Amino acid sequence: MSTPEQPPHRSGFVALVGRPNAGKTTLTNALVGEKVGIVSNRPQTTRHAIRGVVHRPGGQLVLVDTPGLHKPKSLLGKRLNDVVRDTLSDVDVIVFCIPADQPVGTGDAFIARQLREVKAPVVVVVTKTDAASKKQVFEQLVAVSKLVEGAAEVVPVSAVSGDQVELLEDLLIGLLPEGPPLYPEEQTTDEDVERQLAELIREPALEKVRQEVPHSLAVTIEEINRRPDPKRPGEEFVEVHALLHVERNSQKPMLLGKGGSVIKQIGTEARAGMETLLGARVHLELHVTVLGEWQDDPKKLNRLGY
Ligand SMILES: Nc1nc2c(ncn2[C@@H]2O[C@H](COP(=O)(O)OP(=O)(O)OP(=O)(O)O)[C@@H](O)[C@H]2O)c(=O)[nH]1
Ligand SMILES: [Mg+2]
Repeated sequence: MSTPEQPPHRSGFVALVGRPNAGKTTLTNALVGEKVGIVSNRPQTTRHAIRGVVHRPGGQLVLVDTPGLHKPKSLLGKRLNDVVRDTLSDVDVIVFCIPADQPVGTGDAFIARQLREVKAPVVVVVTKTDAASKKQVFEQLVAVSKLVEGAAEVVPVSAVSGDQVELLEDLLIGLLPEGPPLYPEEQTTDEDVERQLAELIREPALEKVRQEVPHSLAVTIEEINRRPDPKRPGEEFVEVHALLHVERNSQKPMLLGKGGSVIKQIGTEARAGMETLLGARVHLELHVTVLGEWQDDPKKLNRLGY
């Protein structure tokens, strides 16, 4: 495959790990150039391993965005950490994300210890550099270099401004083994549509509720009906029925809002995302329901897909 003029094609898997809210999914989306995972300022936004594919002339990066590693307080939390550990054992490179605008903490030290057991090279990325001063970024680079001994590279990046994103891509491709592309050119993720739709509802909902409600919220798609769009010949019209599960009766009004104002806003934002994703007009029906203490119930977790 390689010629003297052309370097060999490289491909492989790169896991993004870090504590909750470190900016892993935002960085994944920036690298892929498309929204493959949802983002919020609430911890534990990501609840499964999400693959995003970066296609470059010299190589293909298959990113695996993972849930934030944290001290688990529920069975859900334990399962999320297990997702991360399973991913770590199976990738070519690890990207350890640490935000520039927060001090290095015990959570980061805990992750650094776990990474010592892993064979794959570790690239430390100092994220959110746009949100910190130059001095802060510099001090963070020093701190993370001390924290992760033997790191393959330490790179400051801003997924929001795009600063150093391309450089990171080149650097990651350089660390991958030689090999042919693993995904076809047009594919950027292998997320199924149903899960993407559910996540597009959870994303605006997370930002609109407070305290423990983000943790208590899960979304399932109960029905998807596709039919010809009566208003646009040749196009599809998609009807989506979804359930928003909370853990307690008292959480229901927080999600509904006064006169249903909050759930209405969630629906409007989710529908816009769905129409972009599906390229079709969407009618969205949302219902809020109570699934008692599901975070600690194995059967309920399975039903919700966790
Ligand atoms: N200013 C700035 N904010 C960022 C950047 N990257 C992420 N954020 C913000 O940080 C918050 C968390 O981002 P996420 O990408 O959801 O973080 P995560 O590490 O995937 O979080 P979990 O899935 O909960 O583990 C969001 O409010 C993002 O908008 C960045 O480069 N600059
Ligand atoms: Mg995430």
